Amino acid sequence: MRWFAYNGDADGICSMVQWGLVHGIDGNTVTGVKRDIELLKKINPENGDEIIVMDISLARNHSKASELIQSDIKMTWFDHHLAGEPIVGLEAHIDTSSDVCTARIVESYLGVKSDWAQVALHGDGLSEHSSKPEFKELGELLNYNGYGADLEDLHFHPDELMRICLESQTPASFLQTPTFEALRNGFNTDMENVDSVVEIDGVYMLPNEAWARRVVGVMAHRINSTGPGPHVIAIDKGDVLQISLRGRNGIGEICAMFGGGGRETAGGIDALPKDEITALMNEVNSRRSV
Ligand SMILES: [Mn+2]
Repeated sequence: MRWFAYNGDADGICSMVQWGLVHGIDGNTVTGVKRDIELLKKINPENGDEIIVMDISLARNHSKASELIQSDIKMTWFDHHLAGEPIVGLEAHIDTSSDVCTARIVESYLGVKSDWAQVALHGDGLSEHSSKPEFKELGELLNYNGYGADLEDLHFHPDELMRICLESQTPASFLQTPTFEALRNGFNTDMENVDSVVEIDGVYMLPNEAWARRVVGVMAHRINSTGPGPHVIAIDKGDVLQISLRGRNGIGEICAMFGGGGRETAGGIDALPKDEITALMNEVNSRRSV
């Protein structure tokens, strides 16, 4: 039995679609909202099973991955987030360069050029590295769909969305589906709310409502394109803040200092106690470009 564990965002979905177009996706698929990255915990492989992981940080799944490798499960890992220590026996295709996403890594592994990799670049906020600006909206919308506190917040279950993309075969034909139309309408409605959000003391503060939980990622990418940052977007969850951080470099490291994680240019902290926001902002401000 083959298992796929993939992030429920644009990059995870586009990685899976590329794999599916070449090899099919027979087996079990495990995914979730974008924030749900401890997906290995949802896999219970038997002897002889194989696991393919896409767009999930190895660092955040390190002990479970080591455990699986030690019990002789074959595992192949495609990702661009911080990886932590290498695991002997794990087939890792991990590149943390700031101009690649997982779908680009999968594209070169498969050796088949794909517009889905271009969609994923847009989804991950890496539009400047894409040669296909016509897929920017699609990338943003697939990415947007993955954001939410839980699956209830989302317009489509990421696995359902992935299968519709796979059925469409190309991004160009997915653009003609009612699914795309529904994503676009949902997004536009949510974005109307964003216009009322202002930056206060260096932080864009959002209320803890479904629309905000859905748009936070796209909003972060858009703010990030306005300047070098780092940019801080927070959802106010009462005692804690859910932080999204974007910038040019060192972002994953800053988040890791506060119990979060990420990659060079994008990261997050799930639950930052409010009394730690000053310490976080000190870190952020010390790295702001003048
Ligand atoms: Mn990614």
